[in-house]
Amino acid sequence: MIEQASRLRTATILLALAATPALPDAAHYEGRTEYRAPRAQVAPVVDGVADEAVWERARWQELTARWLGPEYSSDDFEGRYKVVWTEDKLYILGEFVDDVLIDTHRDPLVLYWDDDCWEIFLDEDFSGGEHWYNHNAFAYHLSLDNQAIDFGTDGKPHDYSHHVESRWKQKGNKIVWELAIDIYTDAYEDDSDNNVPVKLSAGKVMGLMVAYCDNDGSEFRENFIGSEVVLSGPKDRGYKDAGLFGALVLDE
Ligand SMILES: [Ca+2]
Ligand SMILES: [Ca+2]
Ligand SMILES: [Ca+2]
Ligand SMILES: [Ca+2]
Repeated sequence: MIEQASRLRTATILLALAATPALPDAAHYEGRTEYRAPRAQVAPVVDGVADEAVWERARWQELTARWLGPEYSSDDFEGRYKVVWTEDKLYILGEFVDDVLIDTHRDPLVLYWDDDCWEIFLDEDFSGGEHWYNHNAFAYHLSLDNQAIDFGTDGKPHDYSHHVESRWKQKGNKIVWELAIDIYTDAYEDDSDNNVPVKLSAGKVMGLMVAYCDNDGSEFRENFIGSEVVLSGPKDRGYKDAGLFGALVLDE
């Protein structure tokens, strides 16, 4: 009986989670995606090989919103991602087609968005709002040499590579890229040793948007392609407007 009651309670809680839509919400633009990420009992190994069973349980979300640049072919760029989580970290798998991989600016803090780079926009409390020179949200720019860069509260680019473990490998004509990300609140302080990542739990809702800057040899990036449509205003403003982010719901 106790076991049955417990099962019933679990079912009720799961139903309650499923029945609570994160969207729509006044702090976000209409038409945001909702992504439900399954919990990983065993953390994926961040090695650019997506052979962990938990990835099979997560669904692909496509990058199809063309924010900058002309139309492109499927040989030039294609991208999609999946998300899973543990109590300690968020894990994101990216799969990309990109015909030319390029990292022209060797200094990781200079014009990094004009090199090929994978962008992960994260808003820990799904607050939406402005986040350019603050940590209301993070916009990690993952370079081909696996560094994670974003603006700090001093208005300058900072290296946040200690927040993100990043590895990618080529497989056929694709890049398979895995990330493990520590999640910080808006209380994060640059250059402090006292920042502690938050513990994640089922039912938590975060803001998430994913994008790729594709350059194949031009002075500036040729395309900027994201996971969320931008209906009005500058389309590349995810680096400062967390209202564009979709809802990431942590499922059991
Ligand atoms: Ca792996
Ligand atoms: Ca390309
Ligand atoms: Ca926030
Ligand atoms: Ca490229």
